[in-house]
Amino acid sequence: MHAWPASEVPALPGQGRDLRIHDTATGGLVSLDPGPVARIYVCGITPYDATHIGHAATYNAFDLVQRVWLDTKRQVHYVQNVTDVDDPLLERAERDGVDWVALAEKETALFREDMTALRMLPPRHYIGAVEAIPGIVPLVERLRDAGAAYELDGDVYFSVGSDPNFGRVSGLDAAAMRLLSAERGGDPDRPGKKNPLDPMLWMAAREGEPSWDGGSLGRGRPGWHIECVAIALDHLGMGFDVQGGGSDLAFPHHEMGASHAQVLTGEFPMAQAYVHAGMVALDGEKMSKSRGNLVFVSKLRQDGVDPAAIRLTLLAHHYRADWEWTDQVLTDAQARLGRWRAAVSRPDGPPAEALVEEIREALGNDLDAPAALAAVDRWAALQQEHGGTDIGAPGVVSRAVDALLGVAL
Ligand code: 5CA
Ligand code: ZN
Repeated sequence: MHAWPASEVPALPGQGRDLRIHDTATGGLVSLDPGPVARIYVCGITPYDATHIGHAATYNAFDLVQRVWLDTKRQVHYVQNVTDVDDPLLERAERDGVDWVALAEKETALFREDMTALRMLPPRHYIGAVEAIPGIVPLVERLRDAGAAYELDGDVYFSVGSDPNFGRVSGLDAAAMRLLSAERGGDPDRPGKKNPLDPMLWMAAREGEPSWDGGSLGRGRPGWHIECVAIALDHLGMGFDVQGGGSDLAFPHHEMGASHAQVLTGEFPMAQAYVHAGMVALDGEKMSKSRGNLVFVSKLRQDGVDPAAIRLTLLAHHYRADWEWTDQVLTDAQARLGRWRAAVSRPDGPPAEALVEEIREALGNDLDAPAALAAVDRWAALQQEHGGTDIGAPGVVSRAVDALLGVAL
């Protein structure tokens, strides 16, 4: 699949900072030490509805990861998937009487537009589940041949008992896992499974549903977790730097993915850091396509809201925090954007070097975007109250805010 166009990332004076980031698997901060090419996999959308603010907040977090790395003069190898065949997509297409392929294409196209408007840097490889099927089938066959997968009425399940490290990503106990499995696409109550938590790797063809040639697995379609493992291993290999997504992906999705990869390669961890963004709520509940309590990025754009203000709303919340979207948080961001634009519109101002370092320091410290915004606020307030004589300082601030925060002033 094609991704979306990249906005330019201006180069900044001075030295970028290495990234310390919270890793769900170890429960603490880890100092990442990527090579000259940093590797990151971020779970993409299931395209059955438009991009909402919760999605945008999660992608914003991983966009910051890229920007911190780019500032250290590294290249970034960023991979993202699109779950373009799965139960929720087929169910929505059925409900609305539309073709599931057309629905997925339409929503993916809108996602690209939203990401472009928000200045999110595109992945180098943007891969759909359907196009990944030829790579998924041999992995499932290998898991089965290794005794880590079994068949149940034609469907193939992964046996979580085959992975000595199962549970190390989320750190949850069996009872909590069982609850979340039922909530998040698993089928713990299906009779005949070896362990209620075992996830599906390959679903045998169902009447009236799309299916593909699965070689020795028979016709069917892939399970959700193996999709991301196949794409990540194909494009990044084991031991890449960051696997990212919202906190609702820690279990089962990233736990199961780590297990599949462990059995396939004998290695743990698949990623040096499992990084999870908090959940954005609306009216007191997690924003979710299934609940329908959504604020769409595209709708805000249609209503004339500046994408830079949407982005500043996201940045005003630490990526790991759960937070609530309200009219007020958007209004605050619009006011801030106005203050910043006024401050950089003059040819001179207070010195900018220390501010650039403060933004770097804040982001390097577990992507503390609110601290970075506070630093820019202080510079803008100084500019407004006292001005300054440094010629070109506003230009430096503008470039730093663009390069490190993805906001065009
Ligand atoms: N296709 C899978 C991942 S392989 C999927 O979870 N798709 S999704 O469309 O449901 O979600 C896309 C990303 O947005 C995931 O990282 C998910 O954790 C995140 N996300 C979903 N809802 C919210 C929310 N309310 N707040 C923050 N992030 C969210
Ligand atoms: Zn995924």
